[in-house]
Amino acid sequence: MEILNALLDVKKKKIELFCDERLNNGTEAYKIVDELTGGLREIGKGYKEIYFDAELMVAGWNAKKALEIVKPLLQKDVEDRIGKIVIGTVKGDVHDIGKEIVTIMLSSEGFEVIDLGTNVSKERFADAVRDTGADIVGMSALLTTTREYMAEVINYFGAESLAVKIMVGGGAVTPEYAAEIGADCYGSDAVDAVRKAKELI
Ligand code: B12
Repeated sequence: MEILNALLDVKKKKIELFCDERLNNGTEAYKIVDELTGGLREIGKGYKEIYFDAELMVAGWNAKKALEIVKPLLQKDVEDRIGKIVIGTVKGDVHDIGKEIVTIMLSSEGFEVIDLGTNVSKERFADAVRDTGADIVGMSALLTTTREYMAEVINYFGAESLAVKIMVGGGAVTPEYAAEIGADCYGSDAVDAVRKAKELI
């Protein structure tokens, strides 16, 4: 089954069949995640021409369902945690599929991840850092309008004298933008996020 076919199924049935089909023919879970990512980006490219808000919603729902299915296969038991990361999608933004993929990878590579969800304010990020003693804060943004909030969070941390490393990512963020707002690093995908987080620790 084609990934787009599964992602765009309004009856929300094909995505499970898609995952079963892939797993039964020996496809590794991370490859299924790659396919999902590719499919979502494809839908994004056609947004407002071929696909509209309804398709985005259906695709988002189906992608989350697929992640639920493959998540247990991607998780590894890790004995010693190598660092603590607070992660969230910034205020105004509800996109969370990429953040979830990053969260799964970070925790299976040994990080303790405290996921604050979506629409996270600077105060919530700061409280979570204080409560958990996190080493790193990871912020995700998919909208060009919400990525600006990352700069607000960084400034707020400065004003509150919170010493924590900042890692940013998400479709709306570029390495240049990360440098401009003073983030400690930028991660282009989940594998890059793990590599950069290890460097920061
Ligand atoms: C699915 C989807 C939705 C779903 C989201 C469901 C969900 N639960 O997440 C819904 C329907 C809710 C939605 C809503 C909207 N969306 Co939308 N959406 C998408 C779509 C098609 C896929 C997003 C996705 O999951 N991508 C796949 C994931 C795996 O990729 P990713 O998030 O980039 O994550 C990877 C990396 O970036 C990185 N990463 C991500 N986070 C982090 C964090 C850290 C710390 C690090 C290191 C790395 C990292 O690792 C991830 C894994 O590789 C994109 C198109 C696209 N190109 O992405 C549009 C897109 C993001 N949406 C868009 C728009 C405009 C909207 C709406 C404004 C539409 C509307 N009219 O209401 C609303 C905004 C709602 C809001 N306030 O947030 C635009 C944004 C344009 C822009 N640049 O500002 C896009 C690009 C579509 C387009 N081509 O125009 N959307």
